[in-house]
Amino acid sequence: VEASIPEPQREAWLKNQASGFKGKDQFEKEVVRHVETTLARSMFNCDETAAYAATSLAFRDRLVIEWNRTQQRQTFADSKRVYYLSLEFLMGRALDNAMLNIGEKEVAKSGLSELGFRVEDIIQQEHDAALGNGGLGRLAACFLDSLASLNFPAWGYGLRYRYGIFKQEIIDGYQVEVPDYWLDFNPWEFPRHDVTVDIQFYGNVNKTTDDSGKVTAHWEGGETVRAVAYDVPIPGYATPSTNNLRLWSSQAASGEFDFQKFNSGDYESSVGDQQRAETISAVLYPNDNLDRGKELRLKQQYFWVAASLYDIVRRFKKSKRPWREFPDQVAIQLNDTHPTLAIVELQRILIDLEGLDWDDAWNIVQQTFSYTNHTVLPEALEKWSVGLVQHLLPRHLQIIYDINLFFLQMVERNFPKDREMLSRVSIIEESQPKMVRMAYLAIVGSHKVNGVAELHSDLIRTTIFKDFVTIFGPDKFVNVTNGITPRRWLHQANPGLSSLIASKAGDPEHYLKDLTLLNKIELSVNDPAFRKAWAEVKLANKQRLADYIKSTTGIVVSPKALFDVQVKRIHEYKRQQMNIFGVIFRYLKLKSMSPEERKKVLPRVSIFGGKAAPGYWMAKQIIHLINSVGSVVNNDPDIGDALKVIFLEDYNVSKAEIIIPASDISEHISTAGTEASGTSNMKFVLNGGLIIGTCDGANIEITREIGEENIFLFGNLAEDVDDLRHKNTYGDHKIDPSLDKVFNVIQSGTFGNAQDFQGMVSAVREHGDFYLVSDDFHSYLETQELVDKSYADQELWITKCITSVARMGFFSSDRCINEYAEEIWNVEPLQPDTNNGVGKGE
Ligand code: GPQ
Repeated sequence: VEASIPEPQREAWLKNQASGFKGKDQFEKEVVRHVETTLARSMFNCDETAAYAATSLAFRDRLVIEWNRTQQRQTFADSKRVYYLSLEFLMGRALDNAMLNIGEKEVAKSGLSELGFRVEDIIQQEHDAALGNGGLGRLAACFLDSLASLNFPAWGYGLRYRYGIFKQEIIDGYQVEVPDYWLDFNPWEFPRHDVTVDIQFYGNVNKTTDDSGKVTAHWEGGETVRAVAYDVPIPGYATPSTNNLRLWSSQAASGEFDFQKFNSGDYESSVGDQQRAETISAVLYPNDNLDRGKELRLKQQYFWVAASLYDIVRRFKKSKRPWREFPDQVAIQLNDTHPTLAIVELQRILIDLEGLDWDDAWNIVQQTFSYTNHTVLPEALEKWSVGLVQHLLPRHLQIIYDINLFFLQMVERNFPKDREMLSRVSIIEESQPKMVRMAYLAIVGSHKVNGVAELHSDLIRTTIFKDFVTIFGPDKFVNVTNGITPRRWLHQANPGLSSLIASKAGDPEHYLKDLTLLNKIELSVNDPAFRKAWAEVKLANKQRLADYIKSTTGIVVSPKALFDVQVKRIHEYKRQQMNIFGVIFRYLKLKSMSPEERKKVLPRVSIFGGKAAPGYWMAKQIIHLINSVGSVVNNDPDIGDALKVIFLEDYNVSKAEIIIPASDISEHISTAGTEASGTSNMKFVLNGGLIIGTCDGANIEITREIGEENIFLFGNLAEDVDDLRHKNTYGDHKIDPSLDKVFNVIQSGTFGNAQDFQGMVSAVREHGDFYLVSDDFHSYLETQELVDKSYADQELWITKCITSVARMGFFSSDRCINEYAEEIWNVEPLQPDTNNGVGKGE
């Protein structure tokens, strides 16, 4: 408040308000100005990197002005805000997105062209912001886009990793991980050196009793690390609203202690302290759907959660409301269990620092938080050893024990006959060593828990969280089916299709904000001109991918072939191994044909992409097999164009934007009941591709929306998985004959040393085939044959594609965010035209 300019001087400020460029001429002027001043270069020294930098800075100026206004407006309105806490934000590139969301891409295109550059080349200079592993992190990024586009007063909170997900190189068919240093030049972040929070670790707890007998805990000693805020503007689409993503970076807290060390000549250990502090936000853990229980990861979680809560509480306190109104002002969404310590931290702030009674504090906590679960896989459910929590966060462990005590007392009162219930639902698992079950803590501390697709939400209610439904009642557990932002995943990735759709569904500014308007294109499904244009758009997108494949792998593929795509993190449950086994089967079949027969086959390009966690041995073996099959098949003169197998290195968001629009069929083939939702399935269909998939995750709802005649479903159902697994382990386990043939060929050494792939084969043959590859293989092959037959009838195929796109409106992340807002957060949008707040408030 002291920094606020006094009333009499404000006129000078208002008169001189900053404004970004308007129109092409001003855009060019701003680009040149940034080249010549900010970058200290000239037209004799301006490469694409510099042009990217200057263009970004010109757009950034525009963004920042609306961003400031949005923040002022939200401060002035002082209405309820949403805070989305996520350890991952897989943002991808920002410039193209900013151009399109602000609605100035055409201006940039013609302006850059006059300055001697092509907008596409400039956009490609940007390094992806890859602060996430896969679906969970990308979902958070789509949510930020929707929250801003729908004008919700919302903040994202995350960590500013110095290294995002590693860059994948394929060397001799093996994955090699290379560090992703992305911060060299990042115009999209604003360091806030004045917004810092000192975060405490370790130490011990002392209790004092005052005159009235009230006991207060004091967490003392230990070490302190400083969190520094870095803010990233998030532009809404076709609205001035620009929200904030706040990422925390760790640095050494400047304390007496370090200073003395430094002065006394002990530089080394002083520098060491600094490096240790910076380690906290140094690197994203590269595991997807897996918990590894590492101390540094727990440190990351508390560091981020404590800094974020401090910030949220500080903002709340400015309005001088009583504490009981906290949940009327604040909704905090926990993206998976990674931020669950926030529940404990808020309880600690309220009882230890603010002096509230336990029960009053706990009510506030429960009303504030809600938790999204993203998996039922047991190896992904977070647990922390009691010893580790005790050591790092001694006061938090006490509070966790108290939360558990009061919770178990309540359970005992309500279910006195079920003694086993207590150990089943205890937040502390009485194992050796004892563990804190983070999902249980998240459930107990939240007012709503949601799954991310209908099947998944049903599964969590009936399996992993069954007892909690009994205890808290069914209303606490809801479904919010995931969604994707059509701005990035249609308009930005597929401008050709977007403008074709606009010719029928109206202005993009309308249908991209109400995706159900896509249904208008169904009226044109039989319009020959529309169908022809549709086919041309797909072919052009396939050509774009074919060019990319040529330039990165040297392999020539025909855009007339059927493009079959599976791009996602490599995981046994996602079953890329089944896909590659199917490819081998196809190869064998082609080999057995006469050259005349082979000429009649529909050519297919099998495209894979995805990273394996560095320590995931089986996933790496799968990557190796795909590449080995590729080098045999692609160089087999008998095969020619009939089959190509491509592994695209370093799959990430910006590559997805090229790959997804080019797909004819994409594979979403997880063992039923294992993929919570999937979100790329939605992206592929929205881009005019069809799906081959299992009855899993959001595939089921996609089928409901688009019609079962428009999707290729196969395989066993979730309800049968347990029995099949039991049979595979204890009963007689017959391998599917086609799969057996494939295994024999692998073991004959056709694709290189058979030993290299032994793990994948024996997982199915000898170790119970946990992911039911053999059980689903026959049905998979049959369905792939059906895909071939269907594709041969191009007229029917195009009808399926158009109809499917027309019916995909449900899967917009706008729908999804509106559901969270109504059912879980109880927040309302803040329209940008109500008050721009300039001169008011902060
Ligand atoms: N998901 Cl638990 C991840 O990407 N990483 C994870 O660690 C966990 C889940 C995914 C999940 O596998 C997909 O099915 C979902 O569509 C996605 O989260 C978003 O909900």
